[in-house]
Order: sequence, then C-alpha cells, then structure tokens
Amino acid sequence: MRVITFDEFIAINQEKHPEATGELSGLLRDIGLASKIVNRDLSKAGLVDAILGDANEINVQGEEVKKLDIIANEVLKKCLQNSGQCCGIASEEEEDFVAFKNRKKAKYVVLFDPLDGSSNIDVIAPVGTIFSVFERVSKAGELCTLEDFLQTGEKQVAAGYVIYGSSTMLVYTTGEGVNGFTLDPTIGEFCLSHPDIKTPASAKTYSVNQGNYHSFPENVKKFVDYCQDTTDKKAFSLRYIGSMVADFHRNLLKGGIFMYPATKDSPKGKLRLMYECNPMAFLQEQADGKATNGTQRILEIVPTKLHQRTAVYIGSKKFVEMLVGFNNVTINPVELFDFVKNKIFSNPIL
Ligand code: AHM
Ligand code: MG
Repeated sequence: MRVITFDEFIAINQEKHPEATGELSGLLRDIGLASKIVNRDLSKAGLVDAILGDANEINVQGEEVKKLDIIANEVLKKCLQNSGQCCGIASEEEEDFVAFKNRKKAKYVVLFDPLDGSSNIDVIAPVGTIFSVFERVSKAGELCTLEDFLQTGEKQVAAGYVIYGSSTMLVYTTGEGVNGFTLDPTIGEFCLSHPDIKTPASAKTYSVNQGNYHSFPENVKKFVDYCQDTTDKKAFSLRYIGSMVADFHRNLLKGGIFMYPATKDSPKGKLRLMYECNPMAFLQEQADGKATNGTQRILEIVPTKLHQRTAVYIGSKKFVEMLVGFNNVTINPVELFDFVKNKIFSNPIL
C-alpha cells in the first residue's frame, strides 16, 4: 500500500485549489514539525523527572529544567515564528497574545494549547497539542491585534490536535472533512492512517468527571442518570481519562459524548473556548458530530477574551441532541428512556 505522508497530503489538497498560495499548507507543515519535536521531548519525560530533576531545579548541565508544557509552548512558538506564515500566536500558557515583529506580512494567527492534560504526564497517560488557525482581520504589514484572535470559531480556517499516546497521531481539518495521520517513528513522518473520519451518530460511551455530579446542571444530571439507568438493560460505559484530547479522540473515532459542564468550582466551565473547545468543535462538526455549550453552538460563541472558558458538550450528534433535549424535561429518571425513545429519536438507538 502506498504511504501518503502529511506533507504530501497537504500538497495534494492544495492542488485542488488553484487559488491557494501555499501559505496555509506551509503553516500546517510547520505545526506538524513542531509536534514531532514535542513528541521527542515527551518520550524523554520519565527520564527528565527521574534523572534530571523536577521543574524549577537545575539539571546536571547547570540548566534550568523546565516543565514540559513550557517546553512545548516554546517549541510551538519558535516553529511558528520561523514558519513565515504566522503573524502572531496566543497560547494557553501565555497571558497575552504574542505579535511576531518580524512576521508582519504573514496572513495567519494560531491559537494553541501546547500540552493539554499535562497533569497526565506524571502517570504516562495520553496528552495532546490542540491548535486553531484564523486568517488575520487586521492589515497585513502591521503588527497583529487582539481582534485577529477574538474571532468566532466559525471563522477558523484550520484546526487540529496531536495526541501523544501509545502512538502519536495528528488529526486536522481545513473544513473539508477530518483526516488522521499516525507518526511512523522509523521514518519520522506522519502517515495517513485515518482518512475522512466520521463519528457514529450514536454510541454508548459518555465521558465526564462524574465526581462533580452534584454541581452539574439539571439536564446533565438527567443525562448521566439516563446513561446509568439499567431498567431497560442499556449498557452505557463511562470512559474518562481527564485529558480532553484523549477523551475526544476516542469519541471522535468510536462515537460518544464528552462533557465538561459548568460546576461549582468552575462556574463558567473549565475548558477554554479559544484553545480547546473551538478547534475540537470544528473537527467534530466536520466529522458529522455536534458541539454546544448547552444552549448555543460552540462555533457561534462570540469571544470577548483570550482565556474565556465555556461549558462544552461535544460528540455524536444524537447524544448531544439528547443532552440538550433534557433541558426541557421535568420527568423522573425512570421515565427518561421513554422520553428519549418517543421525543428525541424517530429511530431509537437502543
Ligand atoms: P489543562 O489544559 O490545564 O491540561 O486542563 C484541561 C484538562 C482537559 O484536558 C481535561 O478534559 C480536563 O482538564 C480535566 O479536568 P478535571 O480533572 O477537572 O476532570
Ligand atoms: Mg488544556
């Protein structure tokens, strides 16, 4: 079977668009390169902790040992600045956006979470890099501005993530479907392994930090009750890693719903609109799924600040519709199954 690398795939797609200048292609290739560097550094994470010392300590070479999320942030920032196609970045790890003074002519801004779920590194669970690309709205030739970053998710021109797990995989969209590439470490290339990913419309996996149950909104409680209700022999499975990229990736491929509602500790939701929810929502919609904050499509939320948080419910279409439907239900959990069967699905999933 012929192997198609990520770079090749981007070039093939570019040819389908005679108007394309190659700038976005170049930018995506540079994000691919940055993620390979992050992947290399992550593979040494155990060694760094055990042998070289923790963050804020000095290693044997007399250098400060940095936390991996700081390293990942620096790697992405440098690769994007070198890229020539990016006039500025905003990162979950930076307080403010960074305008690249030497890249005033570049067309794109990139927002990213350099290492999502980084608390999982200590226990060798999967983590990821999430990115979101917008075309700037300010004038090329000048420094980019906050307005370039604070655009609604609908305006994204590309988005994706890299999951560093048992394999490393890059998944991205430019609005023409979702494709996944697995890193072949022997040749150092991301190779097309998951073409045209579509999420099953319904499934039996739900992902949520159920420890927060008592502070969930009522509809989320009802939904969780429904998933646990055994009266009709349903077999839902709770799967929650606590690393959005990993939970999202599983549900994207197999179907399911990922939820992070507003809770007592995070009254506006925990996850960030610009670095986590928007890019994942773009991918999920391109894979035939849905993403909402409970009342509004994630991609339509008008951002007011870079680090804005939101509740998020994302995944298989029917699951997300069911959850939103529970907003209007006042019946008890035992009756929920009938409600779902009669009111939400014309063809029941079960
Ligand atoms: P981070 O960006 O600081 O790593 O935090 C985001 C992570 C997500 O990956 C994950 O879905 C969520 O936090 C888990 O939160 P919790 O431990 O509250 O369930
Ligand atoms: Mg994160």
